[in-house]
Amino acid sequence: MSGSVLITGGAGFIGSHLADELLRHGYRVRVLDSLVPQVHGPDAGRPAYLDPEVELIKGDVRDQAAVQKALAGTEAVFHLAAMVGVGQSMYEIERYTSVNNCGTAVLLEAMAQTRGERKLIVASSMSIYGEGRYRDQSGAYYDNVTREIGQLQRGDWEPLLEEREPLIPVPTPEEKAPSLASVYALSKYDQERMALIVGGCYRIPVIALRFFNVYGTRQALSNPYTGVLAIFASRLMNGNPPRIFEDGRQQRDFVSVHDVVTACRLALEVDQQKQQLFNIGSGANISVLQVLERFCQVLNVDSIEPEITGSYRAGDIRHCFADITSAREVLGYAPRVKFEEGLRELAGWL
Ligand code: UD2
Repeated sequence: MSGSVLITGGAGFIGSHLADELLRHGYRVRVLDSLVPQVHGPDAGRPAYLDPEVELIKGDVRDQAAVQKALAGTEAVFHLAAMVGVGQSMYEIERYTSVNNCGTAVLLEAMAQTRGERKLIVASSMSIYGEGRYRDQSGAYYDNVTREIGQLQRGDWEPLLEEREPLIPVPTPEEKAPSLASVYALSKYDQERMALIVGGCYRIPVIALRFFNVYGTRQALSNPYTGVLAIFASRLMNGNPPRIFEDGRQQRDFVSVHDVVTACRLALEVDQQKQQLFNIGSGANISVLQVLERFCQVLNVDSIEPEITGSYRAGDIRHCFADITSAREVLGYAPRVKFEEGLRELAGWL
């Protein structure tokens, strides 16, 4: 297909890059976005970075009328509209559940009521896994270290960490059972399940993409609940020391937004397969300390010492990175942006 595509949340960080990617490939793009002040500032209008070719409807994904209007004439939907802060989700419980769960419910109901087959691609999250997969020296896998993490969050993490070091983080595949550690993770899981259940009933082809730690230009720098790189960037630019939670040795999978939006387009274009869940990451792990070190190198900052807090953020996991075998095999996904390259692009944009 090369028709008209709706992106909910398309004025945001990932959505606007996705709009660019789809326009480059000949699609017409409509965006439904509420332009939340937290991301876009107070009384925000159309963001300058949003391509003029994009048709923007300002509206909330929980507003039935807005959603129906946005769906009219489209052939596929990317559902990206969501609240995205893990820590924030632990105290804004009602808001996260309302936007993420009810927003998805309103969208699905509208899609089920409208005629014509439309594919739905849902932005999901690695947070569903909770703690990633580990193996021990003998090669046995451990998918269930979450109880330990629960204890770590109560503050006595150092001795437990020592005990756990013989366990080595390995790539986490889609088959790993969910282990939800935050309201955000729960809402993302609900979004996936709801889309797959309703999609199955109404013959809506659904693909859920579990994004890992996405970084790149346009990630809101003023939003304290955004990704760690954007937070580091704004602190470094203001001459403040970056704050590192835990000991900084926790590992994540940082994937460039350019690779992520390519994966989104591939999911749109792939013939629907049985498999409907895909990890989208870089497939590599890196510690938060290493991330900061490399970012400082790229920014030529050597005078600011980070503040290592030693404390856990509520809802956080210790390690997780992606097994991207399925996305490679089924979608033809291959991450292309090297971390240093992505960091340089980000630095140039700041
Ligand atoms: C969460 C979600 C992820 C994605 C992302 C959106 C989990 C496990 N993952 O990723 O799916 O939705 O949020 O933003 O729920 N950190 C610091 N200092 C800071 C900020 C963060 O050390 O100032 C640490 C933080 O403790 C964590 C790592 O950096 O260990 C990454 O944090 P993040 O907020 O960028 O993303 P993360 O992994 O919670």
